[in-house]
Amino acid sequence: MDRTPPALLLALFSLLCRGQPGGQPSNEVNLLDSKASQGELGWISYPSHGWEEISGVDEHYTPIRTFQVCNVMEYNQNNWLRTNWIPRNSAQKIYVELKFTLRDCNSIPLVLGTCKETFNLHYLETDEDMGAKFREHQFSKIDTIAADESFTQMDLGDRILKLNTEVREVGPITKKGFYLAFQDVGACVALVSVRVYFKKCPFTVRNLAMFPDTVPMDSQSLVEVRGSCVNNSKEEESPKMYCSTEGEWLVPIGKCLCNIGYEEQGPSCQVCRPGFYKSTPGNARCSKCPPHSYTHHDGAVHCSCEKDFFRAAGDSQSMACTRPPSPPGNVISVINETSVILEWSWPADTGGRKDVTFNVVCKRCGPGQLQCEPCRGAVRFLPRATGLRNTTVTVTDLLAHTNYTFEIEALNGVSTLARAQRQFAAVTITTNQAAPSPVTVIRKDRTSRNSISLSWLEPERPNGIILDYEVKYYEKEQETSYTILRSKGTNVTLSGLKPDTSYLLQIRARTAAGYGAPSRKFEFETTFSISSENSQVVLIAISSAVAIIVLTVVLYILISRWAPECEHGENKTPHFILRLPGIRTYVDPHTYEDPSQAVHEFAKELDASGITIDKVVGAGEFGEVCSGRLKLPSKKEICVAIKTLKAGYTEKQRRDFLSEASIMGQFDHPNIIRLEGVVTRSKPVMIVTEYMENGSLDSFLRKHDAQFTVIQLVGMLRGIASGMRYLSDMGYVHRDLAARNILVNSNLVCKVSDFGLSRVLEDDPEAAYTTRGGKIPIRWTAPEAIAYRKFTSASDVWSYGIVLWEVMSYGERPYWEMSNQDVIKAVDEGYRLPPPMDCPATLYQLMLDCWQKERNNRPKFEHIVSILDKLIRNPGNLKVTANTASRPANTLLDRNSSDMASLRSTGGWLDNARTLPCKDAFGGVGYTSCDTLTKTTAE
Ligand code: ACK
Repeated sequence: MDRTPPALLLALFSLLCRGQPGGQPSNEVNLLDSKASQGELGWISYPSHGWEEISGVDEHYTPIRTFQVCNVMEYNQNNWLRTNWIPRNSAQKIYVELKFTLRDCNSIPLVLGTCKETFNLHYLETDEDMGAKFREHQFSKIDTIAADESFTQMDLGDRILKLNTEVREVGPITKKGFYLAFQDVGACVALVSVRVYFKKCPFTVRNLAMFPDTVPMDSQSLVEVRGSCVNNSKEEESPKMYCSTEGEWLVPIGKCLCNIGYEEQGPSCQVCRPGFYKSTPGNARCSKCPPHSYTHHDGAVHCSCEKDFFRAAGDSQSMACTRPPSPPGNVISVINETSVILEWSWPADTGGRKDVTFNVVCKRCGPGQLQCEPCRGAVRFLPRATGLRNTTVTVTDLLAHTNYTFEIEALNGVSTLARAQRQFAAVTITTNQAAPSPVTVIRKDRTSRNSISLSWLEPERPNGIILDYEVKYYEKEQETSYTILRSKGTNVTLSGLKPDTSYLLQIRARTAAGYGAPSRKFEFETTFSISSENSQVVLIAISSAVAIIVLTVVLYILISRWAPECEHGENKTPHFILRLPGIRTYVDPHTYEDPSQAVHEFAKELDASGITIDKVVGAGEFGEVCSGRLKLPSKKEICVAIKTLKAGYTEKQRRDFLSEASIMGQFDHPNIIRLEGVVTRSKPVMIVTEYMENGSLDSFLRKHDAQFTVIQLVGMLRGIASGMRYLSDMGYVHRDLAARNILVNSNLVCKVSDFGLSRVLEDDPEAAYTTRGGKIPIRWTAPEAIAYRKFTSASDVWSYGIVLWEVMSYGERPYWEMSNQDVIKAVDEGYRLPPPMDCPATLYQLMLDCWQKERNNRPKFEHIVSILDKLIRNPGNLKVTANTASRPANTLLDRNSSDMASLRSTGGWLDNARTLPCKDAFGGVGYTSCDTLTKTTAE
């Protein structure tokens, strides 16, 4: 019989298996491994001649126990082999791995019909070991095991045995343990090894979370397992995984991150070494300290900056430490009038940063740059002065002809952290002369049917002394046909306009640097033509005016008859031009393109041969003032004052000099100095006026201190007020009304003089520069004119109040020795000059009225004239003196006694009158007293 003995099978198996790789997956936990036992396994065979336990060696020559059976020649085989009781532990699902060899029945002769090529696998669950008890029917079949490969006799010759490995699942097992049983029904089989195991998900670390050993459920569902973070890490998102029935970890969710100062290395978090840092939690590596920073200890979360290096608030820990930049270099300035473009180069050292910006500091410097102060006011920087990203800035609106220093500082994000001293590049410049800025504020003061009076404010940046303003106007939509006027002051009256018509106007200022840009266009409209209703009123007004003129003419002729002769004894010829008072308006000589045209429009050209100069009586701005005589053809020689223009004058000086004649020539009033004519066609250029024997009022009063009666003084004041009323009616604002600009003739008649256009700016020694740059006679000027050059007839009224005070104090200097600044301050605070000694209360009240802060509350000259007229008519009203009447609380300082003594006294009333000047003037014409004289008035 060709039967292969089982021992031989095993020996052959040993050969076969030699060199084959072994080992088991990590997720399998053995409950039984027959190969692990070297002693007898002690399994039970039924019947005992069936399965046979045999010792052998495995591929490593390690002794193992095997079972074999090969009863192929006999029918009805039923051989059982039962394992020992196997506790299932936590497992539910059990795997059985069988390794066996099986003989091919065909290769065994004479066994046909009985030989089998399979065997059966069974199991039995129990809660306890039943020992040797075996009941076949208690077992449940798991499967019939067939060989994938069987061997033959030939294989044995070739020594090639084919080992089969079959794995079967058992379960779920619910009892505490179980048995396995192998049923042979007539095969030739060697059971080389039996391994019983279950699967688990083994301990693992995923995403820095630890997951413990987990035994899967038997069912299809997965086991959810929460992980716990490894040391020095913390959960970012709760870590979990699922353990599958196959013992595999599936679907990792969430993770842990290494703490700051620790980095992920494999499945753990390791501390950062010195020189490295980790500032954020996460699984990034520790970073090397960036440039100019360090750490000297383990687990650093950031690196410290080296000395003199810093980290700005917004800098990340990974950025290098940086330092402030060096100053910018090579500052270049390009000056254009009052602007300068500054350019500089990028700093040599940006401190390691890109956020470099520049600040520009402007300083205005005195001569020699010794004293510099921060630039104030309207200096503008384009695009701005600080935080510049480019290396250039344009500075505008500087003052002309001024030294400036610009300090350019480079800054970066750490400049504020460094305590080092400011470093900057500086450039010093001097601005050029520049044209004035445009006039921006224009106001319409008065409109009539064919004229308009305008005033405006000086440009914000005059950039020098404003010589004059050019006023260009034209009918709307007829720009090509325009008229240009020039005005020294900040107001103008445009006359000769069409009624009910729209005009456009532009003003530009002129300084030595030329014209500034014109203002924006200002639109105004003249009023409607007079209606028939109004025309009646006008008719009445004109009739009254004519009546007044006739009366004036008659009076004038009468007075002229009594007028004194000049030194040479020649009689004066009555000289008057019939002009309707109040109808004409003053025309600014600058209206004329050619100023010499203006002078000839208003002033008569005199033949120099008719003029005799006698002596020099004073000095004016443009030359000497002389007294002399004028002989006109077929006229009597008369006494005149002659103003001369000194040799070497400029064209402008000539124009300005003659402008006084152009203005004066327009006036015709007994209290306005009268122009006889001009000499322009030969040299010296002269202005010839009536001669005023007593010269200027201030010096005249000082010379005759306390020598006049109040009525005489009131008479003089009345004359001045009347002259001023005339001027204001003409629309002329004097701007420099003061006793020094009033001339007194031998009849004590006071006349307003000094009409030079540049007078207020240059000529008047009292004029001082205001903060706004204009030159103003502070003590005589109304606050609004000082503050914002608002010169009007109302500001002339204020000045008149001061003249009133000067007259009543016999030429005392207003505000005595107080400084101009103190005067401005005191007046602004509401203080006013106190009444001069023995000044009538009514006159002092008039002064206070003239000094009303609100200019509209001041009396008009018309009103002043009528007040003075009334006082002259009722001199009793002059008896109460202001010093005895209760004084207003806000008069200027109760000065000490010596100061008060210096106030001149009129020295009594009419009874105390100094009549000499009156006698001089009127004695010869039958007037018995000045009282009587003033009642008639010069008019
Ligand atoms: O105070 P006064 O003698 O009077 O000195 C000044 C000087 O010239 C300079 O202005 C005198 N003055 C000016 N105009 C005349 C004039 N029309 N008649 C007489 N003196 C005059 C003024």
